[in-house]
Amino acid sequence: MITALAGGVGAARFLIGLKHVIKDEFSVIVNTGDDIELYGLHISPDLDIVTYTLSERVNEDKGWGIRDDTFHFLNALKDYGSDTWFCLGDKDLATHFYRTELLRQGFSLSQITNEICDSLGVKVKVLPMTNDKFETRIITPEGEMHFEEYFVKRQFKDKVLGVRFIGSKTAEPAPGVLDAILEAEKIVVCPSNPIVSIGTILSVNQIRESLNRTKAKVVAVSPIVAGAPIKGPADKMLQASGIEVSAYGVAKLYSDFLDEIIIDNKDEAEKERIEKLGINVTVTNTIMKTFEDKVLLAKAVLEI
Ligand code: FO1
Repeated sequence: MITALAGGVGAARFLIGLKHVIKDEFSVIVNTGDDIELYGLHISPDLDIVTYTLSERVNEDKGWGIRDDTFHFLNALKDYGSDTWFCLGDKDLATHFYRTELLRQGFSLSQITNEICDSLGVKVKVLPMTNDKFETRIITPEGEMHFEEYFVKRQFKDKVLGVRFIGSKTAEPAPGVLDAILEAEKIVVCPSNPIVSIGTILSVNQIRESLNRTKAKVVAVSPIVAGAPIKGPADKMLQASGIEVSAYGVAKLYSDFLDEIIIDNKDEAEKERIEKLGINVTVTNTIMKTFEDKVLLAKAVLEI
């Protein structure tokens, strides 16, 4: 069995390729640090991006939300003068409404994710990293704010002074998470933000330790190509954490548990430096523009 560690859009693109090659025979541990409560609803952006993508409902242009969704609710709310900075489509809202209602009835996020996956026909095992309250906060010169406020509302324009995980001291891995790491044959760290997607997952009690303990081969796909993230603010966050913005920087950050890293052709010159960390390197195209790119990248990971 393969287990993937995933954030949002970049990871989901990779998972399309993986699903094409090995069908539903894998588990995905998903970041919940971006979860946010808005309009009284519990929104789990990365869980939804992964389930919408695996069920072929995702709005492919954006990488999040549901294809051909409408925005009547949001527009009506805007008419009341509400600040509608987080774009929630009508069909997408049904997911948040359903999740929130079941949370109120006492079901866990894992149980609800299972229900949502069953309803959407997703047979891949999708596991939230934790069922406990967890929030990623970004520290900027304008103050500290929720990750989504930094990322969506303020379009990641602020300088990043630091990242804080509320809940990392107490959050326990959700049921099935540690088993998915310890019993896997191979673990894939998806090309997601190493600080606020993968770093968030690693900060949950026992997860990093289990990655060190597992007999599975741990393979990462570098989300940094030619010294910059493919999308998003990973460079600002790596810099704020004192980490070099390069495939080498990512390899070093994961070096306690990583066996192999896949880096892009453009970073071939980094190979030797990374190998000195005791990590094997595969050099290939990691930029997933077409369906074929996604499948070839998944095959490269599986061949290791
Ligand atoms: N990303 C945006 O850039 N703008 C949005 O308005 C937005 C809304 C949104 C609604 C539901 C959802 O599940 C995801 C949404 N995202 C939006 C994506 C998302 O918040 C980020 O890509 C992730 O949190 C980072 O992984």
